[in-house]
Amino acid sequence: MDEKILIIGSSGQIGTELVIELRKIHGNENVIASDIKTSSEEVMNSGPFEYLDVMDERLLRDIVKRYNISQVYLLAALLSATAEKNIELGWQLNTRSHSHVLDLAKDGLIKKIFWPSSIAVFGPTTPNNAPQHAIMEPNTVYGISKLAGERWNEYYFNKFGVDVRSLRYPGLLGWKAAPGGGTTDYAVDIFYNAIKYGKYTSFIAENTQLPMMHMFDAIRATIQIMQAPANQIKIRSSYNLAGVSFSPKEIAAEISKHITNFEISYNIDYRQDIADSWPSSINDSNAKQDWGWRKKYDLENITKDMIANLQKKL
Ligand code: AKB
Repeated sequence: MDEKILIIGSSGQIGTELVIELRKIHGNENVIASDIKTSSEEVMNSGPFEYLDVMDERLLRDIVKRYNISQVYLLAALLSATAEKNIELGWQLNTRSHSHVLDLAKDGLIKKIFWPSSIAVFGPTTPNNAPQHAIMEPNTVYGISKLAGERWNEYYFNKFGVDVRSLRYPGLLGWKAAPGGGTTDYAVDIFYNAIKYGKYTSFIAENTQLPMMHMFDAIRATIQIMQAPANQIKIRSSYNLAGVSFSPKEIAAEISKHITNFEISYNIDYRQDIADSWPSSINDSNAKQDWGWRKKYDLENITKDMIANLQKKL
């Protein structure tokens, strides 16, 4: 029997692309998209969609039973910048939704979970090229909620045998859907503004390097870790995942190779403090070793791909 998959948060930056890729693999009818707002036309027109507020545990259980769901990808979350502005909602949404989904597996209703973590689990005391097992003292609501979630993943795996798999995503760059509420969002905004106006004002300082990744690689990693045999998943909290690290100045220089006279200026805001608390690069050797992870996109390819596709889209 093929899997029946529920994607919670199908209208977001990752969900928009992940639903389509999973539908290609498992069949349109077997991948149920869900969110509190409608998803992209491509998602809405290619398979089932359910309205779901993940805080509504009864409705979640009802959907899981109705479709006989075997796997859940929980993508709904408040990201780093938005959660700082709405502490209570950030904490509630990020932690309760996770417990609801872990409990579905504990109660035997589903077999496998994907839950994304983030580089935000690291903090100012984490060394650069952050090791898998590092000092982790996050100082943002989002980072604290993700670190708590990682501990719950491992706990539910050890205590109840829940097959939960997780990646610490860096900032993600894709052209299909814009991100919302993150600190790394500047690296997507910059492309929209470069194409539309030939200039961009960055809220992150010119030399601040952050770990980033092309959405294509992030989706590949997500599907790869979910398809890996269970005995290859040796880390049940969450795996470090690395793509490329760059600063606003470096990405602007790369964009200038395609858009002549592109100009970047800076107007730093509260998100700089968040960026400063994160490591500038990540060591993902455990993911490489355990389940064969390899990234494909570097800054040059990301830039080419983003510009080519956004020029068509816009
Ligand atoms: C954010 O900036 O909050 C996210 C993340 C790094 O998890 N993109």
